[in-house]
This record gives sequence, C-alpha cells and structure tokens, in this order.
Amino acid sequence: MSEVVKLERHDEVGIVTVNSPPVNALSAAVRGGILECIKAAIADPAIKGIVLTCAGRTFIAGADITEFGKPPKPPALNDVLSEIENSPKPVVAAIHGTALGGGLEVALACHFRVAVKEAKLGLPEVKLGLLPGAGGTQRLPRAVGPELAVKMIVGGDPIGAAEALKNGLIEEIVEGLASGGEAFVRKLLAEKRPLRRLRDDDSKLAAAKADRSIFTNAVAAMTKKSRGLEAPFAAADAVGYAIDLPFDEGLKKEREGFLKLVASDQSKAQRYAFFAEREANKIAGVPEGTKPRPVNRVAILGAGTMGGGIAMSFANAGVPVTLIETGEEQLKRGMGIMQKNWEATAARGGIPADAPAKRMALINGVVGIENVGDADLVIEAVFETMAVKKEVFGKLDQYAKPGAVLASNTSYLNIDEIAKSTKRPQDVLGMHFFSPANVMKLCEIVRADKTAPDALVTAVTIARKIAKVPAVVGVCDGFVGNRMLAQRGKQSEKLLFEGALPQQVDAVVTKFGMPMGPFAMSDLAGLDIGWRSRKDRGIKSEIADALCEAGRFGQKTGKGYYKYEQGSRAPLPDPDVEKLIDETLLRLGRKKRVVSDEEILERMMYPMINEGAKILEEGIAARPSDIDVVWLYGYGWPIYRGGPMFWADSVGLKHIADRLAFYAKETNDPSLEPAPLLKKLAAEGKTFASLAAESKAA
Ligand code: 3H9
Repeated sequence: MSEVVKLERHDEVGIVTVNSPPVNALSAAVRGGILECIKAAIADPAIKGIVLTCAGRTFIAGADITEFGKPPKPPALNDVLSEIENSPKPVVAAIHGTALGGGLEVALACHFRVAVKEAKLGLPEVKLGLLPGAGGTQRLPRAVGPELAVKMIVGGDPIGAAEALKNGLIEEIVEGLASGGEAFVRKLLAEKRPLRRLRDDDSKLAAAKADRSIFTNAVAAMTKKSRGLEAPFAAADAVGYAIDLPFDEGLKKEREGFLKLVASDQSKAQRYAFFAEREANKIAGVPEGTKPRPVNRVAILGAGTMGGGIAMSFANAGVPVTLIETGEEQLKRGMGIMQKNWEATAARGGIPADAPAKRMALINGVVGIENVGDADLVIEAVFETMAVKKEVFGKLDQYAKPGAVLASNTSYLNIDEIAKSTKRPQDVLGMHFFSPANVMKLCEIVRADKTAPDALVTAVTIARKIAKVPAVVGVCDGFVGNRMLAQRGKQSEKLLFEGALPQQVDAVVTKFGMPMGPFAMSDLAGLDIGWRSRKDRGIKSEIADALCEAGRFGQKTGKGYYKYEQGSRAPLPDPDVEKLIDETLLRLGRKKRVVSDEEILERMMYPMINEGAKILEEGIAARPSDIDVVWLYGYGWPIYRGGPMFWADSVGLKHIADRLAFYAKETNDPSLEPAPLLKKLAAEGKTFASLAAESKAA
C-alpha cells in the first residue's frame, strides 16, 4: 500500500487522500499511490463514488519539479489521469489551498470538482518555461471556454474559487473540505447524475470553432508582454489544438510541446529561478529555529517616492502603517500620490473599486518622528546622506519601542556606520527596496555586523508577507545589485568614448532581454543627480557633464541621452547628442572606432559577473543564486536567462575570464582584470553552480 496516498471508505464513498508534504507534488510515489488507490476504489463493490483530496496545507501543487530533466519514472501522469477519467464511478476532486499545474490537471480529469472558498486554481507552467503537459491545455478550454483558458494557461496566474465557480471549473464551493466533498458525492449518487468527462465535452469550444478570432484575440492580449519567451507562445498553440483537433490528437501534440520545452534552456533557467527564489529564504549562519519578532505595525519615515511606495506595499498586504513626515505639506503630498496610484489601479480593474479607501485607511499619516512608538518595525526612507541617516537613527533610539527592528532603505550607505548612532545595533539592518517600491519585488536585506539573527529573520519574514522577494546581503558600497550595476555603468560610459552611441549600447542590452539599456535608465533616473555629486567630489565625466551643462537632465527635461516627445517616455535617438559626443571626443583628442555589438554585450555583462565573483569571495552574498535573485527581481534580468551567475555558467567561466583579461589590456582598465575566484573556477573548469553545490555539501 502506498505511503503517501491512502484509501478509506465511508459507507459508499471512497476517500483517496494524498499526503506528501510540503505541497503534495506529483512525485512518482504520489502518482503511483493515486493510481493504486483509484484502482482499488473502482474494484471495491462497496464503493459507489470517490473523493480525491489532499492532507496538509494544499491540494496537489503540481508535478514534482525536481524530477524534470531526470529519467522518467512510471507511472506517467497521463496514465493516472486516464484511469481517473475512465472510472465508471464518479470521481470528485475536493480542493483546498492551491491546485496548480499537474494538480489542476488531476482535478480536470475527475468528473467533478468542488473547492473551499479560499482555494486557488491555476496552470502556472509558463512561469517555469513549460506548458501544461498532462491534458491541461485540452481539458481546461473544455471546462471554461478558450478565452479564460488562454488567460490562465498563457498568463499563468491562478483564479479564485468564486471565479472558478462562475466559469464552470468547479461545481460548488463547499464549507468543510472532507465533509463537503463527501456530501457532494452522495448528492451525485442520489441524483444519479451522469459522469462528466471533459475530454468528451466540446460544447464550450463551439463558439471559437466557428469564429477563431475569439481565440486569437485572447492570445494576442496575453502574449503582449512575452518578448523573448518561448513558453507562452507554445502554450497558446497547445490551446489551439483543443479547438482544432480531436482530444486524443490534441493531447499528443500537447505532450510533444511539453517535452520540447522541458528540455529547453529557457525552462531550465526558469526552473532554476524558482528554486533560487526559495533558497534565498534560507538565511546562512542563523541558528536553526530562530523565530521572527511579531510585526503588527510598521512605521515608515519619509513619504517621498520610496517611503510612499514602501507604505503601499505594506497596506497592500493588510499591514497597518504609520507614515511619518517632517511637515504637513510633504505628508499631504505623499498621501495624495498613494491615493491617486491606487485609484488608477482600481480604474484599470487591477484591484477592487473599494480597495483604495480600505488601503488608505490602513495608513496613518502623521508629522514627527516621536510617533514611531507603537511600531514593531521602523523603515527609514529619508534623504540619502550619512549625516541625515545618523541623526534619524539617533532619534529612533529615543522613540522606538524596545525590540523594534530598525531598518534603513539606503541603497548604498554603510549600515554598520548607521547602526553606531544607536544604542541597539543588534536591531539595525538594511531593507533596500527598489523603485517603484510598490511594484518591484526585490528587497535586499542588509545584514550588518551586529544585526541579531531574529532581527534578520523578522525582516525576511515580513518581506515575504508583503509579497517581496528577500535576498540577504552584506554591507558594502551599493550592496549586491547597485555594486554590480556600477561596473556596467562604468563600461557603458567608456564605450561612448570609444565610438559607440547610447542607442547602440541600449539596443544590445534590451535585445539581450533587459527591460532598459543603461542610457535610457539614466535618463529615467535623471542625469543631474550624478552631475551634482561629481561636482561635489571634483570628478569629471565629460559626456554626461556636457549633456547636463546643455540642460539635458533626462526624461524630466524632455532630453538627456535621448530626446522625448511631449508626454512620451519613448527614447528617441538625437543627432544633437551624437554631435555633442563627437565634439567632446575631438576636444579630448579621442579617436572613434567601430565597436561591435558582441563587444558591447561582453563589456556590459562580464564586468558585472566579475563583480559578482568578488561579492561571493567577500561573503557579501552567501550563494550565487542569491545574486541571481537580486537581478531577476530588482533589475528585470530576463527570467529565461536565469540570472547573471547562472547565465555566466552557460557561457563558460573560462571564456568570460579570458575576455575580461583581454579587455583589461585592450582598454587599459585594470578594473576588468578577472577576479581571483573567477580565475580559479575558470582554471579548474568549474562553474558557480558547482561552487554552490560544494559549499552546500560542506
Ligand atoms: C507541472 O505541474 C507540469 C505538469 O503540467 C505536467 C507534468 C507531466 N515541485 O513556495 P514555497 C517546494 S509544473 C517540487 O516556499 P509557499 C519548494 O521548493 C509545476 N517542489 O511555499 C519549497 O521547498 P523548500 C506547476 C516544490 O507556501 C516548498 O515546496 N506548479 C513544488 O510560499 C515550499 O514551497 C507550480 O509551478 C513542486 N511543484 O507556496 C507550483 N512546489 O522548503 C509551484 C513547491 O525545500 N509552487 N515546492 O524550499 C508554488 O507556486 C508554491 O510553492 C506554492 C506554495 C504556491 C504551491
């Protein structure tokens, strides 16, 4: 008898329960157990109807992702599903938690589905670079129609029980899981309701069969943001097979598509990213069992762009916020922006119409730092200079409650130094959010020298609670993300002095898959900030300085490295900039040369990887995958390339080290010399992944 799946009988109802923590994934053992129990229930003459349900926190959350890429083990999921669907006795899936991927596919092979009201149902395979490989693309359109099926399969986001009920994905919302499922089976039996096998029911496909534009329009809408990705398009094709082909042929084509994707580099990268994100939750060097401190209220200092965005993130997750400013006017402005942001989202249908008011009600806007007293976590998002930060933390010592975690949102300043201005350095850490903070998922959690383990765990836990992806990093200038970005910035600037143009550099970077190139990004951030800071420090950057001297501060002045039409954010190459660059080079006696796209890509990416290697060597990041998480969720690194360190492995570390050494010599730039760790791994024929595996094993 199976260890992970059990069959019990309650009178005439057979209950098949999967119990394979943490998420009841469909490992070979679970597949085998379901098959065995369904067969046994069918064979038992006392059983007239069957409930398939799960123990623990969730219904089956999908195939076991760790099995992908390994030799397949029987039974195949499709065979298990055929057994369920062919059962002469009704099989009802009783769903709680998240029925995802293969889990929903199991439920779709059942004749009926019921769920508790908190349940979520979805086919998120595209997020792993896959398409549903066990009939999901064929059965879901038959259950809910091709339009919603495309939305769920190509978009990958789950729907709630209410929407599932409205669209015929489930029959009923039940109160208690076990009793609800069982009662539903008894009702079916009493009513002698015929079995509904989705494979045989084409009724919801009729409209799209008659008018294919219903399907193609849905696909066009859902693939708008899928640039560079393979899976959403393959998944859409697979839904098309449901409309165009008989069920069995569609199933076969779906399987072919799935097998192709599972072996693709993109899916490997996306699966890696899935586990990297989860690995980042495990904090190195913290005693096992360390509990987070309770956080019932958060105080945020500063209602500017960052403070406001951070406050919104907490309110979005239902956490009450005290938002603190130094004056009424700044506070009013900050509160107004948040309200407007939420109202715009509600107008687009992104959140319910009553959400803006509810979320605003969670934010208590006040003037004066002395109001931090009831907060369990204080996040400072004030002006970015050490003197101001120290003053603020000094005051926090006086006003914050004992044991409150005191976080700075600085993007590069030394947290150890900030911590010195309090008498409780053990409570101080960094929580570096990325702009716009209510949208970007990354939160770099900066562990300072004296940060207490439970303070660190608190920050990671609360970051997850507000749907951020935390990555724990150490103290250094710019932490992980901005420190690596600085290397790219340095090279992009140098490339202009050698003959490349901003639009050429940016085009290479966006073609690689980044959302924006370095120059468009500078225009967005504003060129004047760097200009002023260079002036203060007596540093020159001839081209950037010349742009600022000409009043070109970036998007906000309608021109920077590019020009912008009124009201547009689209960067347009500007001949004036080309002229300005030419004149600057002439003045400096620099010779232009043709810079190839290949060189641009190498000089944009390899110095970042080199810096990543230094970051690992110094222990600023505990794992290469933590660096990848930073880039995936803070900078829009294309998920299908896994992150810079993962990508570096695929390029080959020896090649990268050799090219860096070459450019160091060619461009007379010692900062490009390969880092000792990179050199060592390259010489030993190793990868960052092998380094991570070695340190995990140690
Ligand atoms: C698929 O189904 C293909 C089929 O169409 C075709 C087949 C032929 N496998 O996220 P958490 C682990 S593709 C293996 O922290 P939460 C996870 O690594 C799959 N392991 O919890 C972690 O381990 P650890 C389609 C898995 O409560 C632990 O479980 N399904 C899997 O925040 C807890 O995870 C998906 O894409 C898995 N499928 O969120 C769903 N799932 O503790 C993927 C989780 O050692 N999963 N683990 O770090 C999720 O989205 C979330 O895990 C879930 C729970 C929402 C379920």
